[in-house]
Amino acid sequence: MFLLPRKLQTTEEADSCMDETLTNLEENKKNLETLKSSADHLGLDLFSSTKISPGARRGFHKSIREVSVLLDYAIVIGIRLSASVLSTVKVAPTWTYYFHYRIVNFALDQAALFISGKCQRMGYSSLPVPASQILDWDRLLGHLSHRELGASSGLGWWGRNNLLVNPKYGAQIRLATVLTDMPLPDLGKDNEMPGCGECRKCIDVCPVGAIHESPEDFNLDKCTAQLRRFSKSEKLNTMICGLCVNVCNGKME
Ligand code: B12
Ligand code: SF4
Ligand code: SF4
Repeated sequence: MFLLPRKLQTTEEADSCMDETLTNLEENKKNLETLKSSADHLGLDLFSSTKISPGARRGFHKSIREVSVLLDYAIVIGIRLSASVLSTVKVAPTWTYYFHYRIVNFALDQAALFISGKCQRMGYSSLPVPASQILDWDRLLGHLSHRELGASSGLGWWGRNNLLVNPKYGAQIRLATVLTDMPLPDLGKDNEMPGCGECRKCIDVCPVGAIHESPEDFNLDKCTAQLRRFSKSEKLNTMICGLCVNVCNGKME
């Protein structure tokens, strides 16, 4: 449905505005397709875009608020994790998972850099946002929420495990974002997501009972404390876990 400005009085004016809106939509889709095909060789499994809502923008870290004020669109990209690597995470994160986690972050950051460069070459501004950098260690916050922007790009839903769950890959994905002023389609709007349904696998596997029926009841403090314990006990010096990721594979039986 298109909302027309009040000042349009005549049918002709309304029709021409509608045509213009359709042309814009087509151009936005074309922009995304151009970026997507130029990024073909980067090994991305997910590629989508959204118009940034005021709510999502309010969550941006102060260090990028000013630079991103005119960047109205987000490209959200994702790489599927190796199911074999994840299967090594049975009771605690492993070194194999740790290395995989690092290299996937690196690949996402490279891809975001490439896509951002392409936007610039096409005459637009762009900001590649790191896949996994913590800026505020007291509140454990990054630059922005890839999960929230991923959900509004239509890549998945907010799962019981507090992760972005994709209909095909479950939560076995990692994400990054590029902010830009290149007009892009808002792909989350009309995307119906199945949601977790009757699945509760992550609730059973979490060692500290941080996951509950509703994602709003997720207990971040319990999860964080466990990740700190794993970081020491497994000598990884990194706050990872992977148990609720391993079971969330997109098959909700
Ligand atoms: C700091 C951090 C952590 C902290 C906790 C931070 C936190 N506040 O949740 C710690 C170290 C504990 C942590 C743990 C883990 N993390 Co972490 N983490 C981050 C990081 C770097 C920043 C997160 C942040 O700033 N959050 C700010 C808060 C305000 O936003 P939010 O929590 O995402 O969402 C809020 C709102 O957006 C709102 N909301 C509105 N709409 C939606 C829609 C969805 C889908 C969701 C989830 C929320 C949501 O609800 C939330 C509460 O206010 C991100 C990377 C990034 N920049 O996004 C990775 C990230 C979130 N982590 C990730 C992962 C996988 C993990 C772990 C599994 C560890 C591991 N790799 O083994 C666990 C899982 C914990 C869990 N079940 O939530 C992935 C998630 C991928 C996915 N499929 O969703 C991310 C996106 C990294 C990446 N590049 O892929 N993480
Ligand atoms: S990351 Fe580990 S501790 Fe945190 S919710 Fe998932 S299973 Fe529980
Ligand atoms: S494991 Fe099942 S319940 Fe948990 S987040 Fe994934 S789909 Fe939802």
